Amino acid sequence: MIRAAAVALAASALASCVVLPEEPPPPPPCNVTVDGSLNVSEWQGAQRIDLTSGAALWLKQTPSHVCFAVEPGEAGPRYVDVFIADRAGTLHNLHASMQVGERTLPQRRWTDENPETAWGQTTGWSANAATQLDPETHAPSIEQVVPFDGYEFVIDRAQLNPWRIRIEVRDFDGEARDIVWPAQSRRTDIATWAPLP
Ligand SMILES: [Ca+2]
Repeated sequence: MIRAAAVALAASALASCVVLPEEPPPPPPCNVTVDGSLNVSEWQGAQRIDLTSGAALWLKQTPSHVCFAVEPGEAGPRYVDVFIADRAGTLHNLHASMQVGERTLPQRRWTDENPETAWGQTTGWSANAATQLDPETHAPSIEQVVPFDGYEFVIDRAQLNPWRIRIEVRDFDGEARDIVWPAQSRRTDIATWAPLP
């Protein structure tokens, strides 16, 4: 009797250890993994927009997300400022360089420095940085291990609700001209930014 109980106990312990086959994880938004590696499988269905200086923009939209990749290509090392006007009329600056960060802009009189960027903060969006951050100091440290092709952005429409967008691809040294999309758009005139459906 004791032995039977022991066997039953062992059997139930075994049963609790059985690992059920896991459901495959759902594909990421736009099927894009935000890692700075622009894989053909991620971006093959995207709209390719040629920018100046040999840079390119890859754009993909779904009902729930706006996704794009900025590929500096021949333009060389660059960082990216994305300006978004949301449907409530608020201006957002999403930034990706050695770090990512965001800020909300007033309607007028903002500059690159003012208001300040909240580093590491990404509300309703994600993007990769050009480097990995040191896990302890959170400072840029080692070069990205994966091949770095450019910057991948994924924006959640439910949180950010983008209405118009302008992208600036900028020289780290501040020497080369900004590459902008739309090419004729002006920073200070939202009406010239690209509308998003
Ligand atoms: Ca990727």
